[in-house]
Amino acid sequence: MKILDTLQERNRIGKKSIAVLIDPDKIEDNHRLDTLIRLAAENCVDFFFVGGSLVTTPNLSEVVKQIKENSSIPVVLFPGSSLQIEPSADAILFLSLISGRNPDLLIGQHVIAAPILKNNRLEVMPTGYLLINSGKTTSVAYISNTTPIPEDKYSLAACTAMAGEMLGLKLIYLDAGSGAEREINSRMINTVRKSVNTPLIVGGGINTSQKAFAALEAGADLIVIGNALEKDPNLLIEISDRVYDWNQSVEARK
Ligand code: 1GP
Repeated sequence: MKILDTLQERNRIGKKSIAVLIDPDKIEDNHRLDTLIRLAAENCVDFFFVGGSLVTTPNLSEVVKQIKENSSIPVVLFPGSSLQIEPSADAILFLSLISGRNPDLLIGQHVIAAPILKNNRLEVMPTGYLLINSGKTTSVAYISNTTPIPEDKYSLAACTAMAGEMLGLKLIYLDAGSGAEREINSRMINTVRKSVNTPLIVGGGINTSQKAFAALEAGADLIVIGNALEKDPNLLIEISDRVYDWNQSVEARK
């Protein structure tokens, strides 16, 4: 089953998913990556997202290889640019940064990437990517040269997501940016949730199981956790327990 189909099906029945984000630039040593891969496999993590706003190290393919050799968890590229295409991954978030007005990230990078993607087997997942303000400027806001949507402009985010869905984008990703001071608030998640039918990905600044649960309760289908695990990989156990319980209760209601 394709990853997009899986996400759509889970969205339909109300099941939640977790993705662990690995930024190749932040991998200090292979041992740390191994620990994270093992923890993710033991805790039923659904996906690895791999990428970053600025990947300066040439080890993207090494990271994907290491994940593939040590787990069966699908690897989804979360690229900061068309340079971050690694054909050995399973899928790619084909991101259109619809909260911004930078044409390069709305269509430019996509034109460069399209012929490359056409000729490999990566599953291409068209994704409306919305940056939401979260306090201080994040790397992704700076590098993308876009202004994030203010965190209290709920209808602005909702209309942006709606337009993305009408343009045919299959996923909506609300991101506060990696290491965000403030995670995306529940009202923002809930307002966007109600405005579109696509699976909703939420990430940025989720560094406690309470924040993870709040995002899921507000309507996120998939939560993305990166930075916090670099500091405390065991947080994953707590979060995945809560997601497991949630999914069990969905099963029980069937
Ligand atoms: C960032 O949504 C991701 O693009 C994850 O953010 O690293 O803060 O968990 P964190």
